[in-house]
Amino acid sequence: MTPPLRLLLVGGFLGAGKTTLLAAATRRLAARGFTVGLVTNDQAADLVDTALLSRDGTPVEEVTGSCFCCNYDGLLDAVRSLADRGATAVVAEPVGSCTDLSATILQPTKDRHADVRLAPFSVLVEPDRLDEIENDRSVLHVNARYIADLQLQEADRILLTKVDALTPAKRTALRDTLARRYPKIPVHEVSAATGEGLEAWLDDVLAGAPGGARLLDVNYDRYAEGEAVLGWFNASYRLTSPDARPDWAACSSALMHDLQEAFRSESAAVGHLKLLLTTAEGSLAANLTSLSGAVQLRRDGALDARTATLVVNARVQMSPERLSALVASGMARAHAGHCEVAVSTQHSLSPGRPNPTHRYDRVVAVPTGAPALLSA
Ligand SMILES: Nc1nc2c(ncn2[C@@H]2O[C@H](COP(=O)(O)OP(=O)(O)O)[C@@H](O)[C@H]2O)c(=O)[nH]1
Ligand SMILES: [Mg+2]
Repeated sequence: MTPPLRLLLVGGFLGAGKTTLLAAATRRLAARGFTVGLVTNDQAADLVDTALLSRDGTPVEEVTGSCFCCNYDGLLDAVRSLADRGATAVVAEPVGSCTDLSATILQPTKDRHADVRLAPFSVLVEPDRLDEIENDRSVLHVNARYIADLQLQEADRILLTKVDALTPAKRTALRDTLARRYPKIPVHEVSAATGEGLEAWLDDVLAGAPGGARLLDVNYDRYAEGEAVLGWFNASYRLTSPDARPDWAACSSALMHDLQEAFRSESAAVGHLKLLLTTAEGSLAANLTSLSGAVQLRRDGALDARTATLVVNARVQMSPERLSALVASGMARAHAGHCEVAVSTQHSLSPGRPNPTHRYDRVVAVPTGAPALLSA
């Protein structure tokens, strides 16, 4: 008998570490004998995440234009397409501002797709974000914080991420915070950077009961406002330099720091700011996940080429028009005198009110005694 397809949903707020965890989980699931497919999700096309995850040849499907909950069929089509291409485990990353996934994705999947074995729903929480919210230092809008809280309330497992960057004292304090706020939900402490906790997490979710043990009472007005306060900007550019060996890393770093400064001067909370610069032989990824955090840059391979493509994704607490204007002026300053910039695609928006395809008001029980499902 063909074992059912494994489906693992990895949620959590913008910048929590979902995509990095997907990449790490892909390698570890492959080592356990699974053929892995990935699904990314965004309100608009041109995702840095998709480009990053596709780099090592893993099949990635992108569901764009709305969150999974408002395009359930898009998610299922993506999962089916990956299964048709041989995937035995699919890991899917919903948009970081999305919640109520238990009612809108997990219950319908259990109810309608007996051939899919749903893992417990893992929701990631970023240490600094949790710390800021807990200690009232977050500049996130109150309803964006409401979303971040609901995401954790509906989790089957909470993953405290990036623990490699924590002192032991901070780690203990955050563990206590999670135990107090979400007392019934098991917590894993993980680092996708060092691998800490990842095998234990996979052991747990591959053996665990299907996801969606609890349902939320969600105020959709608050949810809609929490999403709408975030401006969304995705763009791709073609860069051409007159120099044989342009310093692409310096330009990208300048752009990231310029934008961080601009967001700081407006006290605008940063969900995330990401860029991916790609040349024929290498790439440079840059990330910023909070106003006060450090810009992370990661270079792979050689960047010595006169042309490059650049993808920029930003989710920042300001109007999409203001965000577009700030990125445009940042791009001009960072590249002036270095290269010509041609815009290939550009989308900016603030997410519309969520209107889920399905919304269950009951927890769907999956019959026990189903066929032996535990092997790949
Ligand atoms: N120190 C550290 N940084 C991490 C880890 N996982 C992710 N990050 C960083 O967090 C930022 C956001 O990660 P990403 O996976 O894109 O988050 P997403 O928005 O939730 O998908 C990036 O700069 C990552 O390099 C980790 O385990 N340790
Ligand atoms: Mg991501």
